[in-house]
Amino acid sequence: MANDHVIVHGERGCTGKSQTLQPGAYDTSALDDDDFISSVTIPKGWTVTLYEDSKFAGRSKTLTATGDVGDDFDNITSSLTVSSPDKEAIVKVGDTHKDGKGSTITVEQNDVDVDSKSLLKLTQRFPPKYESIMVLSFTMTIDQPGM
Ligand SMILES: [Ca+2]
Repeated sequence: MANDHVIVHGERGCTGKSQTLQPGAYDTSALDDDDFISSVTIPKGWTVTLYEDSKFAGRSKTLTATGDVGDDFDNITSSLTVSSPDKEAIVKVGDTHKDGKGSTITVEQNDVDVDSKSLLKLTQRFPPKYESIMVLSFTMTIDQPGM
């Protein structure tokens, strides 16, 4: 089974009309058809979240294994998201400045050249929280003096 993309299918049992999807968010206009998905082929470790309505609204269902979407979600998906384990590493670091002690957080990307989509975002100034999305691989060192 291919392990670098998700396939959505129009019939149960991973048959019928199909569409191949890379990691990302797909609103109704990005899908071949509205309300056509009945089963999904999902590589190990990947996650697919289906939404009943467009713009990622309405009821949602998260799938992590290949199979039918189930009676409750058959032929109603109008938008969805696809995430792969190695392209979505979310790192949240908080409370690193307790008691005013300084801390050092170092995030290093292992392969900067092929990792143009990486983003390290400061989501909260104090205590500092960082959110890292779309990182292929990295090493992180947290140095907290006094601990
Ligand atoms: Ca729908």
